[in-house]
Amino acid sequence: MSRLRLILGDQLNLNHSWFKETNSSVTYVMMEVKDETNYVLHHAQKIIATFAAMRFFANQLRSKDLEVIYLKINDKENRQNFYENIKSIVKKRNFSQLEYQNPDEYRLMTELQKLHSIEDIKAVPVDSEHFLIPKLYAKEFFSEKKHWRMEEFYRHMRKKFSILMEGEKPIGGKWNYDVDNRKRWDGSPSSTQDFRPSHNHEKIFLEINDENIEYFGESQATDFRWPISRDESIELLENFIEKDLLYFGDFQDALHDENWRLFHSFLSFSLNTKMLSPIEVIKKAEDAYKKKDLPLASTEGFIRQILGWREYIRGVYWANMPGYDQHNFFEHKNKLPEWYWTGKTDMRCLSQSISQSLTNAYAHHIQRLMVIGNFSLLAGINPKEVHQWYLGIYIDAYEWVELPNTLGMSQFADGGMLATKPYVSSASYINKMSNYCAKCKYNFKEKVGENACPFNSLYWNFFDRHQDKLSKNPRLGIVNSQLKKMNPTQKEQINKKAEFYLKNLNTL
Ligand code: FAD
Ligand code: DLZ
Repeated sequence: MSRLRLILGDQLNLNHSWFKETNSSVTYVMMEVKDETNYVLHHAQKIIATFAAMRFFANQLRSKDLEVIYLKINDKENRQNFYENIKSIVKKRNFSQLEYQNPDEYRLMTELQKLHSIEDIKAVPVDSEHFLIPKLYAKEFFSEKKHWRMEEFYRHMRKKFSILMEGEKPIGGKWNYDVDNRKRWDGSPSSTQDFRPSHNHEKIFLEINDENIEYFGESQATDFRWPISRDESIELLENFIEKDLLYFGDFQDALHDENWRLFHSFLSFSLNTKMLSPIEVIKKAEDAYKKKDLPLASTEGFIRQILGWREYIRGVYWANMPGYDQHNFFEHKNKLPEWYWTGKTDMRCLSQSISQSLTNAYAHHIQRLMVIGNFSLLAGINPKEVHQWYLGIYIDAYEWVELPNTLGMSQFADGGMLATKPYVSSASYINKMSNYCAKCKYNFKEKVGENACPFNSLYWNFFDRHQDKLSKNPRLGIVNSQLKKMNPTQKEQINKKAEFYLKNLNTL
């Protein structure tokens, strides 16, 4: 039986059991297609990094004497979508079976289901062997519960995989050290790691341009930092564990305009393209904790992101698709301000976070959640637009992980399935965690003055205009009672200021 096996751009898992077989009648196929580059407007680096990593992977397979058909974006016979390309390959060569690894996105699952209708070939889906649990595991775990609490799921995962455990109990006696992980960073300790593989991606970039593929972001950054192979990803992981894991926890939520990485790992692209497996990252961190005496709070904080959040988020996605992208709990309709595409706003926290995202296709979690996401929610931006922006801009963005994070966690558009309350704050939180506000045109202390920081009036206005939906939320008791007690004249002034900002979002 001759088999054709499709590998997608985010299925670069060298340890997949496919590659352990010794079967000479197997041909692999990989393809760069416009259907994938164009389903949303992408950052240039995301397209380049995907193609570079795919090409590297194909060559690695060839070096193991495996046969690979690889369609580049500019190949003449490339029909620019999976279905048409496969149909034409099957027609030319006499394959009897087509195998594909289950994709992680609903959109692509629907697309690949069409492959089952190709005549004379049997299509067979297989597991991508990447995640720790099946995609509907979380749905069964939470069953009929309305609210899905990550912490409950995370404790279950710690026990199930015996990570940081002493028998049935968590090492150190506590499950979660989040409260210890909220320090501001003011220049020390210095963040030393800048592991950066060196590549020249100019050729790929030219091909993308010649094919008129649209993109945004730092287009000249053809020597960007993202790893494109498993070896480079392992080096990145080892560097992180050696130099940064120690401080990861303490400064996880910190923001600084001279240090956009701080002690974050940059591992999301490697993980999401499957160059690294989640369990190997978790185990390496756990081993380092045990052998090197790293702080438990840091190690636990890091492991929680992958063992807890990442698997949980994937569960939320598959339990709610299709349809999750349609939620709009607050019925927000505003358009994304134009400066989301340029970074040109006088709000320094946003100009720093967005400019950095445009330059590097990266922002760390708190920039995504408490700066850009926070503002988007306060400003009443349509969550679908926010979702598409996040899906395009970040190097690690795939719908299965981006959509629940953006629409659910950050925009509360699902009405609180993931989050117990909306992740919004006034300027005081941003000032507490960052040095952004000190050099900003806007005054973070003011609510209504001429240069009052927009976050402040928008914050109170948000709660005021959504009282029908939020007044009974038990986690918002303090804010709701402050709102009730607010002097009516002051409230009116705040709302007036907020309305002015809402009308002038493009000029902030
Ligand atoms: P670190 O801070 O070093 O964390 C280590 C790893 O933990 C990450 O690589 C990631 O695999 C995992 N992780 C941490 N938080 C989460 C989370 N909330 N959900 C899933 N995994 C998590 N992550 C993506 O991988 N792709 C996305 O498209 C994405 N979109 C996001 C959108 C919003 C609005 C928010 C608030 C978060 C989003 N995240 C996304 C989660 C998180 O911000 C990124 O995983 C992280 O910033 C990636 O950088 P890092 O590898 O340096 O992470
Ligand atoms: C992100 C991406 C891009 C930009 N291009 C391709 C491509 O040309 N070919 C491909 O196989 N995969 C690409 N990808 C990754 C896919 O979008 C990813 O495999 C799906 O979204 C499934 O999660």
